[in-house]
Amino acid sequence: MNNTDIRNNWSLEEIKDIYNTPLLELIFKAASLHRKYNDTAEVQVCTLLSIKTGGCSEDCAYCPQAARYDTGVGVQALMKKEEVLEYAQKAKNAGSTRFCMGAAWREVRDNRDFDRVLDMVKGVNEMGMEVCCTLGMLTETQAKKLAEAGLYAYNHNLDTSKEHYEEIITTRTFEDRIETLDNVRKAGVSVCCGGIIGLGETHEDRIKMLHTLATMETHPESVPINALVPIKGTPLANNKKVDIWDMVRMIATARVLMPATMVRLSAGRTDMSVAEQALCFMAGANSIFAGDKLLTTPNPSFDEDNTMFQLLGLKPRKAFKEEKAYLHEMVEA
Ligand code: SAM
Ligand code: DTB
Ligand code: SF4
Repeated sequence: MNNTDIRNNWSLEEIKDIYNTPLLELIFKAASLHRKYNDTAEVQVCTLLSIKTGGCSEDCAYCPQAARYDTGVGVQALMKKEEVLEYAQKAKNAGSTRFCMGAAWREVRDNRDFDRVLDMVKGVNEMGMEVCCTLGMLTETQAKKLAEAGLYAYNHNLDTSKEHYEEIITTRTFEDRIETLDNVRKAGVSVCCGGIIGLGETHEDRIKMLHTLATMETHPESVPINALVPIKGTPLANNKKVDIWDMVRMIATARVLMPATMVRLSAGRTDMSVAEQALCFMAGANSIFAGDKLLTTPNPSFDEDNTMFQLLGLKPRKAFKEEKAYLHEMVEA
C-alpha cells in the first residue's frame, strides 16, 4: 500500500499518541487530513426517524427505549409506510440527503414487520434519498434482503470498547455487534459504525474503541460520535455532561485515523453552541443528524442548522456522492 494516511494497521500506542497530542496541534493535523481527502465545505445532512419506538428487551444503560427502565418513552407499534414516506419527503424538502430509520429491536426477525421495513426501504430509495436503517442485529440473509430492497447504509454502533461494553450492556456481546457488521459488509451495504462518549469510560476505552474501528479491514464509511444524552430513569441518568474538548479530541482522532470516512457529530448537539460545533467541523466532522428530533430526544431544528451552515459557509453534501470504501479498494488498486 503506498498511501501512508489511510491505514488499517494502527497500533494502540500510535492511537494513544495521536489522541494525546496537544489539542490545537491535533485539530490542525485532523483539519489538514480532512482538507486533503474531503471537501471541507460539505456536510452530510441525515434525518432520523424512529419507526418503532420503545419496549426494547435489551439493557443498554444509556437508552431511553429499553423496556426495563422507567424513562417515560411509550411503546409504539411499527409505523405505517405512508407516514414514513411523508416524513422522508419533509426531510428531503428541508435538504436532507440521507434518511435513517431506527427500530427499538434487539435483532431483526423474519416476520411481517421486517417485510414492511423492506417496503419502506424501497419507498425511500425510490424518492432519491440514501436509505439507512438501524434495526439491531442482522443475519447475512437479512442484510442481503435489505440490500436488494435498496438499502444504502446500516448503522450499528460499537458504542464503547470491548472491555467497557459489559458495564453498559449485558444482554448481548461486543462480538455479536462485530458479527452483524460483517454481515452488513458481506451484503455490500455501506457501514455506519461509531460510539458514545460519556458512558463512564476511560480515555483508554475511547482509544480502544477507535482502534477497533480504524483496524477494520475496510474502514466504516461513516463513524457517528455521540455525546451521551443522559436520560432520567436509566442507570446513566446522572453521568457528567460530556466536555466539549473531549468531543473535539474524539472527532479529531477519528479523522486522523480514518481520513476519508464521514465522521458524524451525532447526539448531543442541543447542548453545544454554534462555536463549539464549529470546532467539531474544524476537527473533521462532516456529517450531522438534522431535524428537531433524534430518535426520542430533541435535536436542533432545520432552521437553526440552516443559520449555522450559512454562518460557517457550509453546504449540504449531495446524495449518492460516491463514498470511498477505503482499504479494500486501495489494496486492490
Ligand atoms: N436498537 C438498535 C441498536 O441498538 O442497534 C438501533 C437503535 S439504537 C437507539 C442506535 C444507537 O443510538 C445506539 O447504538 C447508541 O449508540 C445511540 N444512542 C441511544 N441512546 C443514546 C443516548 N441516550 N445518548 C447517545 N446515544 C444514544
Ligand atoms: C447514532 O449513532 N446516533 C443516532 C443514530 N445512530 C441511530 C441515535 C441517537 C439517539 C439518541 C437518543 C434518542 O434520541 O433516543
Ligand atoms: Fe434496544 Fe437499541 Fe436501545 Fe439497546 S440501544 S435498548 S438495543 S433500542
